[in-house]
Amino acid sequence: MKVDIIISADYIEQDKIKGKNTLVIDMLRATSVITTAVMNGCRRVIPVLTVERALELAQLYKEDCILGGERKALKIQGFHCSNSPLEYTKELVKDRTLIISTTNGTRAIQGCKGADAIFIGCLLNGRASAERLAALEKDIVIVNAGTYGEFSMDDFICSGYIIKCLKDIVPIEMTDLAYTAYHTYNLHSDITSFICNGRHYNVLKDLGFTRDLEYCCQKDITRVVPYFNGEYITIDN
Ligand code: 3SL
Ligand code: MG
Repeated sequence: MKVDIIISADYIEQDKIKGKNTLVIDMLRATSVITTAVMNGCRRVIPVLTVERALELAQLYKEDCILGGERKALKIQGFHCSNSPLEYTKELVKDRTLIISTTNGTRAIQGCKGADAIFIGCLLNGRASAERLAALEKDIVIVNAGTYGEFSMDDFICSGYIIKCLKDIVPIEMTDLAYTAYHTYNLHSDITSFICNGRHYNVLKDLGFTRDLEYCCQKDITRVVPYFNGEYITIDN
């Protein structure tokens, strides 16, 4: 089983994901939000690229829907929720539809259409994601959302943790990028102490999202691995 990494949404190429299973990672914060919402009983999550499309879909789903996401890390005007995973409680999301638009995460998810399967990963479900992918016995591409098209150390080290979990289960062949992520994680298993040097971590910290950062840096709080079927994200069966 081969494991590769794509370093940001801008680097997704059909040739690289075709015939592969993908795992999209935007640990700060989109895939942590989606995983939390699905873990808390959200029926479906629809990832969209634009605010206009989100508002259009909201007309269809009416009171069943929650509009969430961010621009420049802040809540979008007229939306119900921001991109803070802590907002997506059981009380709010149970049996509802979340329509979400974020800068990097939803773009990476949509960009993976064309892959054989698209799973949603983060630290919160890291080990469960590895187990799900290992069971499918197919080559894997871990797609990092990155930040504004660029490499982001948070997504990269999160990939390293998931590769470590994969390696505990099955023999894998790693590309240079995958090996570097794996090795980086082994040197910095306390993820916060590594990513606190990163740009996006500090943007969120300066905006006061300290509790989000603490939450997103927890490993393995859930076994839920959300799955994107090309239309919406739901719990994987
Ligand atoms: O770009 C994204 O998808 C977001 O997760 C970025 S933020 O952490 O909400 O700023
Ligand atoms: Mg991010």
